[in-house]
This record gives sequence, C-alpha cells and structure tokens, in this order.
Amino acid sequence: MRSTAEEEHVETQIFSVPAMHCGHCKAAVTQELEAVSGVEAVDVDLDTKLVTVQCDGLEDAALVAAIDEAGYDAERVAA
Ligand SMILES: [Cu+2]
Repeated sequence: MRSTAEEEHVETQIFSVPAMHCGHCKAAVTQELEAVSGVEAVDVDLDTKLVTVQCDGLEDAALVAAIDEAGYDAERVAA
C-alpha cells in the first residue's frame, strides 16, 4: 500500500513490548493490533522489542489494550 500519511492524518505510535521473543509473539501482537479499527499498519521488531503502529485517530490506550489482549504488557515510547 502506498503511503498516504499526508492526506489521511495517519500517525505513528511506538510501543515497547519486552516479553515478545519469537515469531509467535510477533504474529499474536500483529493480529490483535490489525483487528483494531483505525490501524493501518503494524511492524514488530523482535530485536528491539518495539512495535510500530500506523494508525488514524486512535488513543494509545486502545493499542495498549489490544497488545494486552494478545497477552503482553506494552508501554508507549516517544516516537
Ligand atoms: Cu514467542
């Protein structure tokens, strides 16, 4: 998908999820986040334990809740 960030007010939020350790964790977190309405893209980096979410008008608490649904504690970090 082409980036349309300038037109759609898509913002980037980054979360630290230290308990992620493998592809299963990555898939679980990605799946829960992509199920949230307004989430455009999810990127999980297992090396840094950081989850980058492109979203449109979402509170960070909604994203933390989705990660919690997947079974992980998440903390917002400055973008
Ligand atoms: Cu895992």
